[in-house]
Amino acid sequence: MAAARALLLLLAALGPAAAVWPQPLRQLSPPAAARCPLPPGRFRFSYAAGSAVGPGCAVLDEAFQRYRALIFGASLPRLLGASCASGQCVLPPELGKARQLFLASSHAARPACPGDEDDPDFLVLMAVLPGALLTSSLSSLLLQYYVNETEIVDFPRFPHRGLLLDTSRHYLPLKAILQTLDVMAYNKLNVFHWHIVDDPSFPYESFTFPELSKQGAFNAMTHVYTASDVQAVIEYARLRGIRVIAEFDTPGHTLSWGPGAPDLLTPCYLGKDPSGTYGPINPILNSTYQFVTSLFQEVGAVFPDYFLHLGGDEVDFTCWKSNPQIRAFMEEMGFGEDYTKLESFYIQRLLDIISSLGKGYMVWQEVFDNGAKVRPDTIIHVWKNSPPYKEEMANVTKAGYRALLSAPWYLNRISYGQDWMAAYQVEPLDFTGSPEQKDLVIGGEACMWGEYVDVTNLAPRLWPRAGAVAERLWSNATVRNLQDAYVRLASFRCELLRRGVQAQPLFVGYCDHEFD
Ligand code: CP6
Repeated sequence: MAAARALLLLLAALGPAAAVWPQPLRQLSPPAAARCPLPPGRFRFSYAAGSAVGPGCAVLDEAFQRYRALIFGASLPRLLGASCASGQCVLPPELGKARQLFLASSHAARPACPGDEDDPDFLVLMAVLPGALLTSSLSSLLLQYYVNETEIVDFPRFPHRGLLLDTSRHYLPLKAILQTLDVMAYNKLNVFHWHIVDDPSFPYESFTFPELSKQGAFNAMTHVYTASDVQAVIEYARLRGIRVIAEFDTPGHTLSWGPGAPDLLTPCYLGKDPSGTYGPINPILNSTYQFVTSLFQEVGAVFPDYFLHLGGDEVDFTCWKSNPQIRAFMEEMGFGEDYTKLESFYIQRLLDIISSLGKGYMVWQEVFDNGAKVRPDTIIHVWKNSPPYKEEMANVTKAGYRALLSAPWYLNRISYGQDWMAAYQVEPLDFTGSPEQKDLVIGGEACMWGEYVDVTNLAPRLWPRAGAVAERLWSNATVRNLQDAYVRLASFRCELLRRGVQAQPLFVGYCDHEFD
């Protein structure tokens, strides 16, 4: 832990105060910080002798390549006057030996500017890296190809810093998901919550139940995530220090499952006869539990993260109430008229199935509210404001469960004005409870529900607004000055434009690269 805490950088800063987003734990520039030119052709990353990892560590090797491109742009060889043929580039000889940017594990050697030193060929960047994501601090400081002597010590406040994307209301092409993962990494968000299926469509291509997407996707050829798409997302995320948690929301929010899974959904009745419409998953049939066992067996193997998100939100009881078999079952079980008991009966069995698969689970808050017995390591995802979310955070943690906050971070909701500020001003631990309770808050997630969002407006609606949530979850609780955040976030947003992300403006102004 101690080793992972220190990220010491001697590095680049543009202008007077380097704006880093999200703000690091500590960022110090000596009063007379050396300002060193950084010629792109003489820049390179390398591992130090004492580093815990070395060449061959794909997460860092590939991060170095990406951040080099981000820092200097993709046209580096052209910039340097290199001659390139068949992918091999030769630099003009006058560029000389490359200076090295060092990742080292101690703070022993503190270099001045290259050229001022005895050994002019080394520029030293010292770091003990918990993950490649931290190199993003570096790139935000290197924009002007100058290096200001700066020391950064950094560590996240909360371990779970998530973003939910909904690919059921609108299909999001693979490219849009991958670009979102890029921008998540820039923001040090580390969990991609993939709300992959829901009522409107089932784009996940299952090899156990191929009919689910054949019948349930908007278009079974073009609007599906194949096994290779899913692997691509998982690997792309892994290389950026991001976990992928898939959500298969049941027993509600499953209408798109119906056509490809006969007898899974509850037939609704109008009087004595089936009306032809369907409700939540039918909780009274054994075949239902056989089906979910097989599906989650597959899903649990495809998604390597220990956690699955099982949903459990917004179960509408109207259809269950209309169905005579369900009513008979309610009576048999002694549930009376309390359909939350039936819901909990289903969830309870599902949770046992997931446990038997060796997986952990997250659930939306209703599962807790309805009193289902969940395992002690369950994560309760707080999304509603009834009761007020602070009360819910207190209740969940008082019961000893880990809590994840989303209620104040619905980025799909928009309004006129600077709504990032409300997201930014949230304090996740501002609820009544003991220190032990506060320790159970593992973080939060920004949510981008998809009813009104597809590939055309995803990026501008997400960025830089999700960055406000990212800083709240990464930086210290004391980092909450709106004026200061505005300046850094506006500058970070310009950097996103430079990197080709269509991030929307915070307010009046301009960016240097807004037309590129
Ligand atoms: N879909 C699912 C949704 C929502 C939820 N679950 C939702 C509810 C209210 C708002 C936005 C989204 N669209 N499956 C709630 C967790 Cl405002």
